[in-house]
Amino acid sequence: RSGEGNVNGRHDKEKGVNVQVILRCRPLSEDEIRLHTPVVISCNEGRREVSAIQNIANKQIDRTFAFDKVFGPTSQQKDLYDSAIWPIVFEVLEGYNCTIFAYGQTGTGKTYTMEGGARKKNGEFPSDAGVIPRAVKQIFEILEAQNAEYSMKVTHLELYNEEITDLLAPEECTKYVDDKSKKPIALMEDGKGGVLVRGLEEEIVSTANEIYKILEKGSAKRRTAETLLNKQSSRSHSIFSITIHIKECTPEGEEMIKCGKLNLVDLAGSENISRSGAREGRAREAGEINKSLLTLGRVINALVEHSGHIPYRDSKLTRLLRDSLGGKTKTCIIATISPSVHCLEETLSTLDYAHRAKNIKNKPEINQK
Ligand code: ADP
Ligand code: ZZD
Repeated sequence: RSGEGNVNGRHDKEKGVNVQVILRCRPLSEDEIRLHTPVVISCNEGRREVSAIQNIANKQIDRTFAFDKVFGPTSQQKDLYDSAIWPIVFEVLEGYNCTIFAYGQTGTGKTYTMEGGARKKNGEFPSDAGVIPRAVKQIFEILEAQNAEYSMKVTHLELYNEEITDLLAPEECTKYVDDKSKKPIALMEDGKGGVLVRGLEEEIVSTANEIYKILEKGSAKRRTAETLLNKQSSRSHSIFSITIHIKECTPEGEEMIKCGKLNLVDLAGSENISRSGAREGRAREAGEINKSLLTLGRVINALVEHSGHIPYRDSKLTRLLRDSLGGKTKTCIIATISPSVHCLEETLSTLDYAHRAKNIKNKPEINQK
């Protein structure tokens, strides 16, 4: 495996590797089944294709899109994780930076895919746990199996209306409590092409359970902020990051430090963001903007069209995730869709968007000292 990694490593550096795009279609909900909602999406997991069936003026038009992986309505959390995410998290432990995004219309399963079902009172690992808790579990299982010497820290932030909330900061420091006591959080260039979030709380962790507790606190804080500020959670982005330093000895007895970082990103709902990256329809009239999501679309367009200027600096999200979009991070996008006829327009827009994102190339590098 490591030999293969080396060959690929050299290859990756020269040519770049494409962003990996996974498509997941959720099942119809009980209500949709009761209402006999027509299904217009068919998934062919083996061929890695998704088709949307449209009836226009009595003519049936099928549009088919190919992805790196396709997970249909009956796919289980474990299936998606073991086949698509496990290898990515493994690479984090080899010293890569990796980012996993969930993109899609509200109600299509972004949070289900990233977080999944709630923690159980009896401490058992939920069978419907999503990517985040599974990644945490995998990381500790591998580190323990390797008997590795490591240190780990996590950060957790929410971005809403271009404002960052530190989900790890102590309660009294958070802006919704008292504006005067709010902790200043600023994005600053780190001089190496990256960006630092100054003032962001980092928590050192050494067990999976500690991370689960942190996630629990973060969830609670998000919910409080939502209620107090009348936020719509579908319009916020959350970024949970795990950084791991692993001490290793070469066969020659030299000490080496590998450092990997995993970013897990649940994006705001993509509704009303058109292919061209413009605000559309009622959202535009209502003046609802999601600057970060719009800019993400524009950055993707600029990258795949190789236009000279990439507008990373136009939003906080794209500044934070700059290295994941055309940089040295390995990136995977999970695009989520609904099978229902009522979502068809948004679904086609998501399929287009996700399909285009496949053309982004990154140049992953191992972090080693
Ligand atoms: P989003 O985060 O995109 O707004 P949610 O994750 O909240 O969407 O999902 C909407 C609803 O659909 C939830 O009730 C969720 O449990 C359910 N759901 C989403 N994806 C799946 C899936 N793949 N299998 C079963 N239920 C799902
Ligand atoms: N989607 C669930 C949270 C909810 O909305 O309640 S599942 C996982 C990732 C990020 C944030 C939360 C979780 C989640 C959880 C459940 C219950 C309380 C806090 C956090 C979770 C699920 C399994 C293991 C660990 C954390």
